[in-house]
Formats: sequence, structure tokens, C-alpha cells
Amino acid sequence: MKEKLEALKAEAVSAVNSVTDEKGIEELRVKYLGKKGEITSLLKQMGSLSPEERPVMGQLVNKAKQEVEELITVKKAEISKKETEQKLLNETIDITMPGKSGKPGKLHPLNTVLNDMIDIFQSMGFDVVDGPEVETDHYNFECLNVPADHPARDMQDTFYLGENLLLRTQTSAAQIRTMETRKPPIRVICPGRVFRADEVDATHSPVFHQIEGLVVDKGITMCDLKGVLEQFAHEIYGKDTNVKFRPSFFPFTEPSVEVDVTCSECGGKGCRVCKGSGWIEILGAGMVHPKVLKSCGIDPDEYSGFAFGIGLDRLTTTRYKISDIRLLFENDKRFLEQF
Ligand code: 2NM
Repeated sequence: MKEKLEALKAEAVSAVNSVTDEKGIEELRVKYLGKKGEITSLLKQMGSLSPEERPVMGQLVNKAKQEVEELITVKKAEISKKETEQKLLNETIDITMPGKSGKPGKLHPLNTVLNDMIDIFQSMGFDVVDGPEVETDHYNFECLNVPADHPARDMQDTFYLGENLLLRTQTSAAQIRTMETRKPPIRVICPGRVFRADEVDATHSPVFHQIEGLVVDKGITMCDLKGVLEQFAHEIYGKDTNVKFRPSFFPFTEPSVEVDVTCSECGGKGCRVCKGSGWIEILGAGMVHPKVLKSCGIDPDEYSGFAFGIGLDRLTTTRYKISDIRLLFENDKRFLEQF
């Protein structure tokens, strides 16, 4: 039995010394020292020895067991330390490596054009005001002298959210609110999204952008309207652009006009873009209807004003020669990166 113990111990020592991973050392512990381990089973055989041999052999086996146990404990610590070191080595970050450079964001073309327009009107003394996109029938139509039987009020043209609630079809409502809360002189522009239940195609989108403007003061005339809008057109399209005022009709203005500028594509000769006319329509305007002033609590005998509405989307598509309005709303990065 003594020889057997010596051989077993020598075997265990050499096995432990050559093992290199945590799984291996645990297997060895079970093999030699576990409940059914080889050294453990020697202890169980004590009963078969003579009473004289038993204490001597018992001591030897216990000593061998202790030695192997200690060896395994030390080895385990050693392996675990090595594995930690290796893990740290693998996770090292080389802080001298060049970083990944992110692409800087840029303005959407609509915002570039809008910012230009805001600059122009601010330089003429206009404030920028904001209003809600969900409006009431009262602010969107009623105050603007749009009668109940007007086609714009039709369900097919306007997105209704409830009996009196709708998505604004123009930003005028924000100007009505301004007239209610500010005293003249008033000079404001109101840029924002507007909504119409239009059929979608290359030139129509159910959501688009408008900048409406409003001036109210004593003695405002059609001359002020012409001066401001001509100045605006010249700043946007250049001094050589001709500006034409055509009679038109809107329920909220009287008289009303539409404003055309020389087609920037053909210089006025006539082309596909201007459908041969040499002119491009850029905005609608007019002297604010006395009924509209009255509905906002402004006395039309004391004050007068002019207002205008400019479509931002078409100004943007013509400036950048964008062939389809829908590109402005899809936010495809391949498209946006070009600007
Ligand atoms: C347009 C054309 C003409 C307009 C009128 C008003 C208000 F609130 F003062 F009555 N705001 N905007 C107006 C006038 C809008 O868009 C083509």
C-alpha cells in the first residue's frame, strides 16, 4: 500500500505540474481528491489493515493528501492569475490609434433657403413668429374670411382631426393670433409646415412649407407691398430679375395679387420649367381684407396692412434644380449629402 501511495502521489504531482488551464486543474482535483478520488479511496481501505499498520499508513495517506491539496491550490491561483493577465492583454486599447472621423451634419436644403429668407425679412424689420400645426376652424378659416361653402373647407382639401380641429392649411392662423395679441405696428413672418389633402406627385406633397408675412400699421398701402416683395425677389433671384404683379383673388385680401419673376432656368425666353411663358409664380399677396382686421380686433378705419404667402418648397426645388418635391421629405442621406 505504501508503494501504491508513493506512486499515486508522484503521478499526481507531475500531472498537476504540467496542467495549464482552470478546467484541467479542477479535473485533477476530482480525480485524486474528490469523493471517489484515488487518494480518497486509499483512506477508505484503512479498515483492511492490521491495527499496528493502520495509524502509520493513515498518517502517510493524510500527509500525501494534504501535499497534493496544497499543490493544487497554489497551481489554481497561478493559472487564474495568468488567465487574468492574458485577458487584460487582449483588451488593451491602443490610445495612439487614429480615431474614426464622423461626418459633420449639414443643413437640409429647405433650411438653407429658409434661413436666407429669414435674413432678408429680418433686415427689413420683420420678427419671426411661430404657431401650432393643429388649428381650429376659427383661426384657420373663420377669421380669414373663408366662407363656409368655400372649396378649401372641403374635407377633400383639408385634413380634419375633429369637427373644429384640423391640420393648418396655411400659416395665416399664426398671424391672426399675432394680430390678436400685438398692437400695430406689426411686421411678422411666420414660416412653417402646412397640410393639404393633395394627390402626391412630383410637384405636390400633402405636407409642404410656407412663409407668410404680415404688415399692419397706419397708412400701409399697395406701394409698401410692392416695395417689400420686389426687394425680396431681387435679393433671392438677383437684381436683374424682373418682377410682375398680376391681379388675383384670395378671400383674406382685397385687392389680391400674384407675383411672378423672370424664369431663372431660361432667363425669360420660355422653356419647359416656365411652360414657355418666361415667368415663374413665386407668391400670393394682397391688402389684408378689412373683415380680417376687424375679426382680430383691429379697426380697419384706423389701420391697414398687407400680407403675403410664399411657398418654400418650390423656391428650393428651383434653386437647386431638384426634379421631384418628394425628395425634400424622404431624408435619403444620398440625396441630402449633395448640398
Ligand atoms: C397668401 C396670399 C395672400 C395672407 C393673409 C394673411 C392674414 F393673416 F393677414 F390674413 N396671412 N397671409 C395671405 C395673403 C397669404 O398666401 C398665398
